[in-house]
Amino acid sequence: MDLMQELKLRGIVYQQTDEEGIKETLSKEKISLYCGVDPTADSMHIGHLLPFLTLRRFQNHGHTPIVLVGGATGLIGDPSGKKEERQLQTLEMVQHNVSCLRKQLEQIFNQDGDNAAIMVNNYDWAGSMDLVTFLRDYGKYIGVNYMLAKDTIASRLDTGISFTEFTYTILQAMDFLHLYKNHNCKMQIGGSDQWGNITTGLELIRKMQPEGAKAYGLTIPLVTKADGTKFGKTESGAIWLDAEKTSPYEFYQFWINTADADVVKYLKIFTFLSLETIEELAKAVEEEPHLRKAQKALAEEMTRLIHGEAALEQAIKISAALFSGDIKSLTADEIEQGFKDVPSFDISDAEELSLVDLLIAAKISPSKRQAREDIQNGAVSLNGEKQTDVAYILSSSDRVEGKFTIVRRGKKKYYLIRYK
Ligand code: 485
Repeated sequence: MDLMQELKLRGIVYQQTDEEGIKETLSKEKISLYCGVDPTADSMHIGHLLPFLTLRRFQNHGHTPIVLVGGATGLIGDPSGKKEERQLQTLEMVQHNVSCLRKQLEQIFNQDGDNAAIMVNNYDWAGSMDLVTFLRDYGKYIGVNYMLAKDTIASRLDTGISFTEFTYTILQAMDFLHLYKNHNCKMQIGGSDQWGNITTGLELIRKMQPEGAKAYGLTIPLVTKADGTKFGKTESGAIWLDAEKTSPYEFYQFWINTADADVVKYLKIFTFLSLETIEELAKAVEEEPHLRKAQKALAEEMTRLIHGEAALEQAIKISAALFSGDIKSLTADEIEQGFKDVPSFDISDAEELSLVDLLIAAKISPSKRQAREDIQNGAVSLNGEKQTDVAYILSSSDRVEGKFTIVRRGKKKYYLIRYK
């Protein structure tokens, strides 16, 4: 099966500028192609992943990926898909974000061999271009009428758009032309909101390059959820690729919680598992959904890809411990990941505390009477072990690595006690 057929079967293709041309070119040669991202934050989130994973599929087929971080475009702000004008970021902020994103992107691609990933930053060619050059050598080739007809610009004409954001699409077009000339880059890919910017690039190449110059664009559909809610958002916000913002355990849990109605689609678009393997997992969703085999495969593939094998093992370990209630085996670091969202209570290190007082202070039990009852009934456990002594005084042996105690009341209510 050729790459484009596979991408289609996986549901990764939304629009192509020239389907026949792309098919023919890919059947004849190994190409260079690119995808860009703007450094609007110091981490990408899973909403950014799909185009880059698609670029990686091209790399797996022998093509050369060019990964662009927009040190220049990030200073301007893409109006695509935005209802309002963006707030400008400082140069320092953008440069910091560039280096963060670059590290994340390097991990996704193969950095060795003939078709090693090429990492670029458009600040290197656009950052110090003078205004007169911009207007004479680039602006002259892109009609204002042509720009006004773009969805992303037309949709902002009512609410307003600055000249700065209006110009953005020309900057991205200059990138495509630059990469075409310097790296023989023949294709740009991106999410469906990038169609306008990608085609402006093709327009610039068509006008500025000799006749017969060929380049292509491909967009990838927006990831949707069967229940109509937005993909990639949870109650606690976006799912980031940075382990400091979203721990590997949370990341793993996000994918584990995928609905049956979405999981096969996600396996196809996000993982490198073969379509045959995915077919088997689809059968498992039909026949034994309670086992959640497909969700586990998805969560494993994604966590391994972004955080590596060790973090994956840890996420599985934390998940199992939380599921069984057997949390004795967890380290302080694992507890921090696994219990991030449970109510927590800080206690000063010096205090010597009875279990009853702790239950009251941390608002785990509503009254002393209730606290005693809870303990006597065997409803209270410390670090996974039942404690039925109403006179129990906490000691250092109740602390995991001197830092935490996990209290459980009833079957599922967990509380994190932190020693300061
Ligand atoms: O030459 C380029 C310069 C900048 C860009 C691309 C090529 C970035 C692009 N304009 C953009 O804004 N991308 C978004 C971003 O940076 O967050 C998102 C897209 C999404 C997908 C993702 O980047 O909204 O569809 O392409 C990778």
